[in-house]
Amino acid sequence: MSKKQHDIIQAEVQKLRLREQRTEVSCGLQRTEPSAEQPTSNPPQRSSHTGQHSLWTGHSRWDSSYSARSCSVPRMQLQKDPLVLHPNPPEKSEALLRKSFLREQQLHLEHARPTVFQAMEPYCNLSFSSCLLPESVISATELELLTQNVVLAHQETCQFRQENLHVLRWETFSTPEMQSFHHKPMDQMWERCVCHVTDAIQYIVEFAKRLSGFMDLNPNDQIVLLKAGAMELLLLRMSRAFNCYNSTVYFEGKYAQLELFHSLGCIDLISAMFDFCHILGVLNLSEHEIAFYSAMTLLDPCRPWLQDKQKVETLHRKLQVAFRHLLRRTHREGIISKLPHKERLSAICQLHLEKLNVFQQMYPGIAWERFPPLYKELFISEPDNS
Ligand code: HC3
Repeated sequence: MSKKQHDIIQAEVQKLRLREQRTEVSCGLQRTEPSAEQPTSNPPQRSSHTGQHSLWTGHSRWDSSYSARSCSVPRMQLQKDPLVLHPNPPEKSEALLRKSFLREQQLHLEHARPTVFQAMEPYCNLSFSSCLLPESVISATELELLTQNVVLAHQETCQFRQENLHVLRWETFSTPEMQSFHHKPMDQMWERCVCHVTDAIQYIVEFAKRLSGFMDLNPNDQIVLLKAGAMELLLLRMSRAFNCYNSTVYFEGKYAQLELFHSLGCIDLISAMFDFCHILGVLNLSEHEIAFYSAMTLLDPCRPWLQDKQKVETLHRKLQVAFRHLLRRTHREGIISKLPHKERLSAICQLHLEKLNVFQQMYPGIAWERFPPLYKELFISEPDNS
């Protein structure tokens, strides 16, 4: 690597670090692990007095410790999962990022091709816009840094390592075990699943926070994107934990068939989730691809109520170029046209909200009293006490 290249990289890494430090200081944020034992950073909350979201202040409903404490599902089931991955501390990950980035950069710069900035074909999925991307969208160095950032953010917050899930993928529930799930009262089964879902969403929030640019967005837009994207990202992550050869999903230590969730009383929703995972499962997405797919889904500039749509659009475009570049390098461009349309994802999320509504009508008060704060913050509006 020439001295000039080395200096450029140094400057970029330094810039990235400074930007992260600035964000942490301005938000009063110290990034920590999404473990239930130790609170993560103090994420956004909506003040019940003002109806405004106050970002990362005090103990909020987005705080993982707050959320886990309020969950009455036995902690054993939530926390002692042998597969749960505890991410690297940020300092370590930054060192790793730098090391692997420098190694990659060395390899990459030698073979750099101008194709990154060539025109992009229109994509039908993933909101790839058909516009030409000007070279000014992202420099080669920034592109590499962004790729490393997205991949690391995913790796560190993916909750379960792919190789560990793979080992367990034929471990399914026995008939008596299935029956015991069938006999569970609906409200208890909901509470149990909701707690697992919330736990998984805490990792998704952590993923968002580690994505470069996310913490630079204004608090309103961070909340808008997480509210709109959390369930969608959960579905993408669910596909990693899905065995499409026997249509089972990882749940409480084993792989569960669709029927296991019968007592939830919303098998059409679960079935739609399973179908979605099947479509993705067949594509055999790599961890890098899932990381980019997740980042692009989260940073979707088309979400309603964004205040600074332009800023999200810029981030999204950079991700688009970096993803495209990755696919080109790995000869996987063919997957783009096969990815499910984003309407499919939003339809499942809409169905989830409808089923939640039905549940709330059947069991008034239960969701509000027993579901974790983070889940309520994302999916339930506050009861009107007036
Ligand atoms: C099985 C599960 C969906 C998949 C969830 C996964 C495997 C997703 C990937 C995360 O990294 C880990 C994870 C945790 C929880 C898993 C969910 C628990 C329950 C849910 C069922 C499909 C039921 C969902 C029901 C409802 C109404 C809450 O949406």
